[in-house]
Amino acid sequence: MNGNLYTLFQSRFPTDPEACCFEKPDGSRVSYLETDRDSGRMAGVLRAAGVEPGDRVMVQVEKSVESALLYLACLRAGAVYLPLNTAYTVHEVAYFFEDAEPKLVVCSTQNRIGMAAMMNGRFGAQLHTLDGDATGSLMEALAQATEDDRITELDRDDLAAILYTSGTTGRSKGAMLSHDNLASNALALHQIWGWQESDVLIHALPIFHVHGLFVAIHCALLNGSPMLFLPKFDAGAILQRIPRATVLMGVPTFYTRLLERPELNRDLCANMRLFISGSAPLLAETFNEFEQRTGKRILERYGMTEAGMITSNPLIGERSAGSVGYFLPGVSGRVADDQGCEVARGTPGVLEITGPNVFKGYWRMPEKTATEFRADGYFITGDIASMTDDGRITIVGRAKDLIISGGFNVYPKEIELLIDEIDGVKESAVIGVPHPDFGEAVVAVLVADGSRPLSESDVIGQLADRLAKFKQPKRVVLLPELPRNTMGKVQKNQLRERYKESFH
Ligand code: MCA
Ligand code: AMP
Repeated sequence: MNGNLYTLFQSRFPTDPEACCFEKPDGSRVSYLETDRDSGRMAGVLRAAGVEPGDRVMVQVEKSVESALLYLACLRAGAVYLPLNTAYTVHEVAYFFEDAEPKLVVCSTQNRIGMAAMMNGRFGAQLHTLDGDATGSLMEALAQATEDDRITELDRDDLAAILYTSGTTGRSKGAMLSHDNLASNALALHQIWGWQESDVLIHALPIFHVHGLFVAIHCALLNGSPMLFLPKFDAGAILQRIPRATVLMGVPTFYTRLLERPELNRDLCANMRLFISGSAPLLAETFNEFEQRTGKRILERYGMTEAGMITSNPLIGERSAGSVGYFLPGVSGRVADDQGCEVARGTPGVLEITGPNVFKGYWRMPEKTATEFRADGYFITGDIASMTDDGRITIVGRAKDLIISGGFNVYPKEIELLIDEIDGVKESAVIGVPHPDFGEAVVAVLVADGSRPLSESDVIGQLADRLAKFKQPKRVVLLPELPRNTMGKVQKNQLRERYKESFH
């Protein structure tokens, strides 16, 4: 049997040739038939560009139906899809390019010159453009392409995607995800969230991360459901679509922003079956306020790039504020001490998991991969959790130094390394503090070396072309020295406490 994930999707596509797969923001529709036909033709374009099974295709483009087709085309051609946040600067993209050695790069027309200069003919990589309005050289090639219904024969352990996640060392790691990793997770989610024939998904998440790319798109494709596809989060556009939709997936910021809108009420949401939240902790106050306003209890689930979705609150049964629910079917885990030994129920420890969803390791980093797994094969998530006797999980903290801002991960080490390079900086500590919109916001605390005057705008200005906007500190403070413990370790807890009111 072909282990290609696309084969699974195709087997679930509706038989009605008119059935809608994507609805574009202007209301025009792309049917399942057209999705199947055009992803096949686009796979042909990739093959014509020299892309072979196992080759990486690095993509940094605006979200559009056509960019989703490009993802499906990569699956069909057996290529390894490597999506990048559109906010990444050329400096950041250069690292991924050098690390992944893609055969094809797809970027916006606007970034073409900078991208080509960065690529500089290396690895023999081809360059195509694709823009949010369905133009660009890829679309021109697609217009010339003939029908091609092939789906490359693959083993289910072959790679489908590499998603980069920054690390606590400041160096990004490419998480290798196989067709089976993605398929098993999609099937589990489709089952536990009780997808129904009448379901319609509002898709407003970016499609360069697990949440929007895999969780949302895969569930809809497995169910043959329409996706009301929006280029980005837009409260007005979502509220407009809610009456004819049944499922919304978002990060907590989606829900706090929707709550700011007076139109959000029970009548508007009467048709909605599921509001799902994840990627960052959902505050109990958001959960409660949302229930009061709409009568719906948000279903919170928990996951990470390396493992897709890990736990979920139940569809039927108690959805508790503050808890992320139970392990997905096929996934098991334990809350452990720093030796990997399970601790007593109710005691916090690091969550370790195993299952068909767990990734195949970090791209070209076998040693790093080895340190993230226990000898018995359990993956160490780096999240601190506690588990009840009946297996309900609550995430109570993070063992890893990570900030999650509006659902995007920011690793302090990466920013500290760049700040420390700035002339006049002696040392720095980057922390996350509560933020009413983004959940957490990045704050940089630094100590000057006295060689030159330093200002907040000065520091931010120097980071601008090196760091994506969402990673840039929203506040920079100067201190005479950083608080340290007797071992000399910077006390970030003290700094978080000191600056916790910065955005309130
Ligand atoms: C935008 N900005 C941000 C963020 N987004 N700053 C910090 N954190 C952010 N997340 C910057 C913009 O550059 C802008 O800067 C200013 O903040 C305001 O932008 P705004 O227009 O309000 O932002 P937006 O375009 O509306 O985006 C906010 C957003 C978006 C909707 C929350 O960030 C988003 O879609 N987040 C979802 C992330 C996601 O999909 N995560 C899943 C990862 P300026 O004004 O100075 O120009 S997958 C994952 O984590 C695991 C697997 C899981 O469990 O799902
Ligand atoms: P990423 O590396 O982008 O995949 O982010 C994964 C991390 O997001 C996890 O390790 C958690 O720290 C966090 N996360 C995801 N979902 C939740 C949630 N529902 N509650 C708390 N943290 C979450």
